[in-house]
Amino acid sequence: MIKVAGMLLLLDFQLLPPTASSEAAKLDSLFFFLVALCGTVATLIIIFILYFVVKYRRRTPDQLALSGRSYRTLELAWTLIPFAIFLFIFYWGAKLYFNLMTPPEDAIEINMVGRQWMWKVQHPEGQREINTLHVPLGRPVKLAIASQDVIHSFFVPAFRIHLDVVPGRYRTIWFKATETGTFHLFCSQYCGTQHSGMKGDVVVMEPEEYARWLNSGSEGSAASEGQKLFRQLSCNTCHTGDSTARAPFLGGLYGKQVNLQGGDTLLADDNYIRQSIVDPEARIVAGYKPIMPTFKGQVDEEQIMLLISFIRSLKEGREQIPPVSDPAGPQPSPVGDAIRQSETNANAGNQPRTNANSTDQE
Ligand code: HEC
Ligand SMILES: [Cu+2]
Repeated sequence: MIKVAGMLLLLDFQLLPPTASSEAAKLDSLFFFLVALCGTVATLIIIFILYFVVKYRRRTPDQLALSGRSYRTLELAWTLIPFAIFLFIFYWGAKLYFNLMTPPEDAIEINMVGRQWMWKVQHPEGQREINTLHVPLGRPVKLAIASQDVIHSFFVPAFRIHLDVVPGRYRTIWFKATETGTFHLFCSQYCGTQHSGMKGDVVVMEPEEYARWLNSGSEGSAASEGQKLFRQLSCNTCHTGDSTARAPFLGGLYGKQVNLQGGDTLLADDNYIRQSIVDPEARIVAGYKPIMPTFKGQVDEEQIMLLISFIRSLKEGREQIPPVSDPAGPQPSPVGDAIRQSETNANAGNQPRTNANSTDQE
């Protein structure tokens, strides 16, 4: 009997999901501290209520309340001690939060797109997967996540990471897996009828196994895919790779400060480049005319990520952006024509590339 009850009540009972990332245990410590603190305070309050109810009960029907006594030290104590405790909790929580939001420099960067109703993953080496995320053990992994449609939330309980993914911008988070195995991955934001199916697995592998997995069957790196797209979309009709007055040179742009019209400067990060593509008029580079058309609607979030991977791979000071495939062809005066024209050109003249950094052009 006892055995059965034990099995029902305890043995199969797990208070928390597995702890499989470097930050998970730290977050758990804070959580348990808060539970213990709240538990202690609640218990003390109940004990004092019961004690005072009995001690200060009315003894005769005409008894009056005592008043006018002041306990300054006591009042100061119950104000200042909780204040100190709250500040301590704030400090602890903020420290963990900033840590989670600041990926280590050496993190592997993986792109993800959430959409109704799946998670699409794009590894820099070119692998793509849906609802599965392969990562190596013991290395920090930074995720840059975008949403194609509505708000989704990326949630891996075993890593204690949770991130709202809002359409129109990238959000990033990182983790370092500390155990191999398969862990649940969820969308935790109600995002439509099949929200409950928007789930998958994070597969943590030994580093060698991960390297083997990466090398199996990819179609070329994200940067080289992005380069193809760059030509298909005729970005190269304007961004030719020379410093012309027509459009800025994109080599070395990523991570650099950009001077904008109006005198502001801004760091060229993923979000900036994304905005340059879908809403080019929002921020104009100093010295250029706002002639770049918006590519909103022509590229989805995954393609934008590929374009960014390509732009990131471009080194400073080299003429590595592809010239228009057929310089003798019709000149790109109306942009629409140019785009259609060089799509044909690009489709005719491209071989897939294997090396992300070989961006020299034929
Ligand atoms: C019609 C010419 C034209 C085309 C086509 C064009 N661009 Fe641009 N692009 C510009 C000009 C001009 C600017 C600078 C003015 C501005 O900020 O809008 C610019 C700015 C940018 C910037 C910001 C550069 C910086 O130095 O901060 C990025 C990134 C960019 N373009 C990427 C692209 C991509 C990717 C494509 C293809 C999907 C593309 N452009 C297609 C003309 C063009
Ligand atoms: Cu969702």
